[in-house]
Amino acid sequence: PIEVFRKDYQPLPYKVDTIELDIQLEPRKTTITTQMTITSSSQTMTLDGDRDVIQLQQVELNGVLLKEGTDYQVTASALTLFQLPLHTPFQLTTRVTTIPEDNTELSGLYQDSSGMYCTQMEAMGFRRFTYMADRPDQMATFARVRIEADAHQYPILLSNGNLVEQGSCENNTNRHYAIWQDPFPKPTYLFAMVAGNLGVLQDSYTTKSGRHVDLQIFAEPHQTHLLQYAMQSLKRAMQWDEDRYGLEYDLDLYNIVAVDSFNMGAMENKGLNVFNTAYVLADPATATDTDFERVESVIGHEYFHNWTGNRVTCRDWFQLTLKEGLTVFRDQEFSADMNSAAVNRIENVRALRGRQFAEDAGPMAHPIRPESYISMDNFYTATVYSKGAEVIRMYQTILGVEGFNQGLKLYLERHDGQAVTCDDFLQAMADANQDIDLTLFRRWYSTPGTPVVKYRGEWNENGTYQLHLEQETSDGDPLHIPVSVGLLDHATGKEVVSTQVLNLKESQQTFTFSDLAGPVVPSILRTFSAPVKLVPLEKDNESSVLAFLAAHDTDGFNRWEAVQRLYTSLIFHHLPSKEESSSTWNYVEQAFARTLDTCLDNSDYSISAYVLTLPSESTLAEEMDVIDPIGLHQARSTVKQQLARRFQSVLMEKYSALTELLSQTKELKFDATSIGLRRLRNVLLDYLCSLKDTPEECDQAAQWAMNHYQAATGMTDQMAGLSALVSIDNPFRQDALDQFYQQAVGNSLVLNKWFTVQALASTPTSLETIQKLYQHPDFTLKNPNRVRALVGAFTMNAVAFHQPAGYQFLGDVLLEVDALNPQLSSRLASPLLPWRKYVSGPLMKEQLERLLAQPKLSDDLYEIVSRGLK
Ligand code: B3K
Ligand code: ZN
Repeated sequence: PIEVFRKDYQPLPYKVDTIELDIQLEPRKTTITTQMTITSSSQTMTLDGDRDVIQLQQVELNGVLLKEGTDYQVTASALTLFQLPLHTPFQLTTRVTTIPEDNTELSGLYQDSSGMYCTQMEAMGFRRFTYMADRPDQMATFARVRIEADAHQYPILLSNGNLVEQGSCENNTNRHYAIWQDPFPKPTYLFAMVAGNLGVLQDSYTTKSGRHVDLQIFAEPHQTHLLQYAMQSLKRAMQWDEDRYGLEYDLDLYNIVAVDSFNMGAMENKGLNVFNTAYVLADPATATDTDFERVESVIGHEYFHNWTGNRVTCRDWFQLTLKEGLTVFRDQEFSADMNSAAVNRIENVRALRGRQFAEDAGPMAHPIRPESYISMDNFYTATVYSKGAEVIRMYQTILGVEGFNQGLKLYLERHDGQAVTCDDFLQAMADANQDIDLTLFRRWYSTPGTPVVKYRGEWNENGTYQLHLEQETSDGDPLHIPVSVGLLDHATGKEVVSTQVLNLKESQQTFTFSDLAGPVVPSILRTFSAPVKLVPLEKDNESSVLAFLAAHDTDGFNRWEAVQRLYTSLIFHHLPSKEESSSTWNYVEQAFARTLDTCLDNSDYSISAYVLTLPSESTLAEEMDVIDPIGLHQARSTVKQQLARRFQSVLMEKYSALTELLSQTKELKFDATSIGLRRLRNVLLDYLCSLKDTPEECDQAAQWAMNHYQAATGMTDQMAGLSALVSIDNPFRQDALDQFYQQAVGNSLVLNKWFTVQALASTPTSLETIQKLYQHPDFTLKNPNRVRALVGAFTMNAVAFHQPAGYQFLGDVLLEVDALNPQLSSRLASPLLPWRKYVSGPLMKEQLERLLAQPKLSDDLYEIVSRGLK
């Protein structure tokens, strides 16, 4: 495997100006003819192409057939041409054949389970399709894309841009063709084509400058009733980008296609997004509230890429966060505006801590702009995406919303149609905000790891408060960290200094607040203003300060955060190695009681739900030097049960009140309030069902869960009931699962939930159940969603995964998956990477070693495994 370094970037010595494609689709032998107009400053030129997937049939230069050996050479990964005309445009025509049916990697041109043809080119799929300079700084005009296929099997033929012509083939009336043209030059990774028998939902949108845009979302014909929500989300996203950033869509047609076999969430190909069905299909009967939220945000995300990614793209793949961090930030802001900003922030920070912090603490740690890769597909990471979005958010925090918007405007105007770098982005931000120095901020792009910010406060009788901040980074040098701080009066809890941004730029810095009437309590890192860990330098009365903030902070995020910190210390006290601390319990009890008592008083139901929810095992693990996953799981369960027992009657009372509130509206609604009501009620159910010490308690818990499941009006409540039920030993369990299975027939996404709910069940026999499900006739390694539904969920189930047989099972699965789909296997392997921190580390390491010893490991998996062992 070859490692590529960021520092080795070289511009191409030639440019492909236009490209024309002729694609003759056949499952066993597809022929692709590529005609390129090229200007070169070198007589020798190398095009990327993967010989294992495409077979070169012939090459012509300006219409003259070339000879292999003398005129050109083919290696495993490239086509090299010699003696080319210098500085004058020439035409190069290649013809290759490929077998889409055999493409199980789902990169390049492949068929999904329905037989539909589709493509996934990012990052390096185009070289599995035809010979071309397959890199993002090579932007060509796709002047003519002709797709030809069997007319009955593949009535719909799509590519980027505008449809210019279609008809049946003169020589064979069973076949038809379509010709597409994209006026915007683009890199290969944004090319797409689709051919299939598809149903469509159509609509339209008129942009603020009056452009009429036809909107079409395609799916298998029996799924078209599931496309409404995606269409509404798309129109909301188009409107939002105009309102917030003045950005309009730039073609007359916007197409989206849903495919069931897809490695990632979705793909922003110009004018032709391809989506994983999981992020586009949704209706109340089959999708949970979280699924709906996800559809809205992914639809938004891909749409927003049209400006941040497509109009302005990346110079090289090391710059990936330039488009991904920025576009995740944009989709987060969109979701925040469509729903509740505070709820969104909590959800995003939970996700960041659960995944990105762990990545930053393990062997795959990398800066948001990585320095090297073996397989670029391994760097579509939580760091590049989520931490990248946090870096963009920090620009906004430092520059202010207006300053940030000016910077973004300048960036898009200055670089429209170009392939640029993270430095170009920072420069545009700096040029638009000349009063603010961003020199040090640049270091966020090159510094891996999660910085730690420590604080200590000092009240002086002269009415000043000094906040002392220290930072620790992975390389020891300081970063520019925006720390949002507010001060609350110690006696009354009232806010006396509203939120201000402190620019922490030194290793140690002291900030002084004056003219204060009395002692204060600081609320630090409000709305999580930087992706850091915040730690007090003095731990003396930490819990009482947290309890104070939980009660009084005006910042919703920090109120939630204070309670989370209290839970964390209580859970850690219950680890096998620790003693119980009664004072923390008292503070937790107070905060829990207050939240529960007032949870119906206003409409912030989601916030209350999240305040009542204990930190996840992965978030907790992130704070431990040595992780005993089973002990941690038990400690967390113990605290959950203690709370449930202490508050059982209030939990039941509020649960009934919520049931009552929800039953007042007949129709199932998906606004923030309705989602909040369900979310809160499901958290209460989870507490109630955690009480299962005696057979009587088990019966009671099972009864609650079963009632909840059976009375459910939508998928969210069904799943909540079923998840509780599967972790209780009881006779309803199997009935409910069988019933749910029947309901899932014909809907692959619902069937995935059936697999996941069992894979996450916490029972002594979880692993056996999971291994049986792996052999189930509905289980297939060809569909990544199905694999993630079972195997991905299994790795998150501590009791099932963290045991010798669990590690062994994952190793077995990885070997099988790797032979089919390396992008999938390398992602599934990541739970093994932090082995050094686990008490059972040597057993996890053993699996990595076993994988590394395989003679035929993919580059993707090799990179992950070898980094894990380094
Ligand atoms: N840009 C795609 C990701 C492509 C993944 C390649 N392995 C999805 C997105 O971030 O919008
Ligand atoms: Zn993206």
